[in-house]
Amino acid sequence: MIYFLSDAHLGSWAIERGYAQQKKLIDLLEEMSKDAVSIYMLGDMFDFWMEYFVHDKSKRQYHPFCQELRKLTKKGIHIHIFTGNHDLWTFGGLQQLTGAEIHYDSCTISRYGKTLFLAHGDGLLPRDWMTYYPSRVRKKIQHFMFLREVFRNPFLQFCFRCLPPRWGNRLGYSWAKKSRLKELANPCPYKGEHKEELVLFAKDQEKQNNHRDYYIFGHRHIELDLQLETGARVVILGDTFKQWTYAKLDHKGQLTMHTYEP
Ligand SMILES: [Mn+2]
Repeated sequence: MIYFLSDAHLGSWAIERGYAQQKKLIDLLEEMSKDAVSIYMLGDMFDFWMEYFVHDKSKRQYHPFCQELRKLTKKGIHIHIFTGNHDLWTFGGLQQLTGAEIHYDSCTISRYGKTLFLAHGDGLLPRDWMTYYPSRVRKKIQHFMFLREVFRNPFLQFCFRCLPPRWGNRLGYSWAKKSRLKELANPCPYKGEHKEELVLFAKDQEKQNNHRDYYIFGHRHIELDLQLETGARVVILGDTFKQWTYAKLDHKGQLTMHTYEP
């Protein structure tokens, strides 16, 4: 079996009982490990992950999770971590800590006779995205894309890594908390297949003859399983802090969605 999960946002200042959440996530991984060949985590497993040039003792809070991943890797399970838009600032440390393979970008894999496009999902748009949205929404998307560039700028990343972890973390976690509270106050449900960026992106890929059987994304914190005309399926995973949803690919190539209820 191959498992897919995303968006735990561990360490979030907006999630109460963070320790219990981490414990539940570990239990879920334990459950998966019974028959897992690989486990893919499609981004934002941490609400804020930054690797500074000096030791950051706040990372200790993630030790149970990281140790679990190390244990599973030692068992021979392939653990894959995609960076999201909250935890892209890993420069080798997370790999060392967990033994997981880190993916900084989307990728296409073939398993059990199916092709799968995997990505966190932030910043993915169809080529002609401008034509789908009114100018107010276009501006919002452009603002997000600008910030995305800023966050990925190597020079600015270097500067941030020079900060004392206490300062950097205060900035990072409070920014992330703000966005989480904004989402809670103003949830953004599924926009429908003519507006949802990730669905439009997948449709555009199909149009370009880049056919895949499954497109699997995180990022949106909504659960979606949509079949396109080409037969491709677009799956958005939900999250692992509130909805506890994940996907499973069995050896026949069937992809199914599940909710974790311990
Ligand atoms: Mn995200």
